[in-house]
Amino acid sequence: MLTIYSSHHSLHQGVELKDGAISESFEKPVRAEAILRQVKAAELGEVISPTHYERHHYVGAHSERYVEFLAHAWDEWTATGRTCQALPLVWPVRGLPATAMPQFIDGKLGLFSMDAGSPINAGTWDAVSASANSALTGAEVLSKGTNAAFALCRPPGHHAGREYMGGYCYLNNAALAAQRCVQQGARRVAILDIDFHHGNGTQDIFYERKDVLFVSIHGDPGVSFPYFSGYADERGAGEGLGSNLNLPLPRATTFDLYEPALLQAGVAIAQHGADALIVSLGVDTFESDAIGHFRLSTPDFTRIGRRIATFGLPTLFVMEGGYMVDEIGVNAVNVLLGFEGRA
Ligand code: SP5
Ligand code: ZN
Repeated sequence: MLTIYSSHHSLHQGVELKDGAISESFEKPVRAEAILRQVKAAELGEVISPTHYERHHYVGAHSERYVEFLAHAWDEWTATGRTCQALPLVWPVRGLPATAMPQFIDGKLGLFSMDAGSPINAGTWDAVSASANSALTGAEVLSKGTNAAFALCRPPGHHAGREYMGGYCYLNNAALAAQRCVQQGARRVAILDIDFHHGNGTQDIFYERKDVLFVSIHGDPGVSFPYFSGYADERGAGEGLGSNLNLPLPRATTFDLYEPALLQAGVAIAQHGADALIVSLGVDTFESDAIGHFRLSTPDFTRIGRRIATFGLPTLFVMEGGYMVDEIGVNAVNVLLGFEGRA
């Protein structure tokens, strides 16, 4: 399987508000480096760099003003005399309608975010655009008739909505890939999100569309981030009604409970009549993950890959979360080897 990877990800190293203090983010460069090392150790296949895409390619899945905000946020932040990382600190919650876009960067950071989990620093845009380009390149490869590819994206993307960042995410890599598949002629696309956290951003982007099915298996949002979406009654709206399927599972879920949800996802993907499948591949479902609460084992990830292969679709895997650096490589690559029937 072809892997698409850019070393530019390491230009982004974020901070995180945790337990009342600011510390190094769980979402850090060694994650992607560990996965790349395992891709090579397992001889998964060739590793290529992403094609360069101008940023208008990000518009559609995202609004133009959001993409422009991301591209210029660091410059606007430093123009105010600050050299520390930029974090949002105020949000337009219910009762504070965002009728006009603030001119000042601090207001824009709040308008265009869902939480304080996506800090911006000097290298963020380079890393974010390289990550998005890796997913777009993967979609291109798929559209040319390749059966499977792996976009080793970092930063991740599935929490990023049409007009907001959050949860370590900025541009929604999986959504951009799905959008690209449609542009390249796929009639119907399915996105299967197996990160521990609900892919609220992907759901947001496609909620009113019927050509892109979104299916997510994740920790019950009643007790897990992102708390405000991922419930089973979110089924899509308008034309998209019925094209969104959330399969929340309880804390401490093991493979015996996970497998039926994966089968149900497969049924929905088959019914959708998808021409291509994008998998938002998070391995923060691992039993000892630092922030996820499922209990999947390393061999379970191979089983997941084998199951996804039975869906019989051209498939692009897009890397999302997973926070145990020692196991992230083997867990992610096990899904890919399982898919290929090599494990
Ligand atoms: C892509 C992705 O996996 N994003 C996840 C963002 C989660 N952000 C909130 C993390 C809350 C962590 N809570 C710590 C619990 C420690 N036991
Ligand atoms: Zn996650």
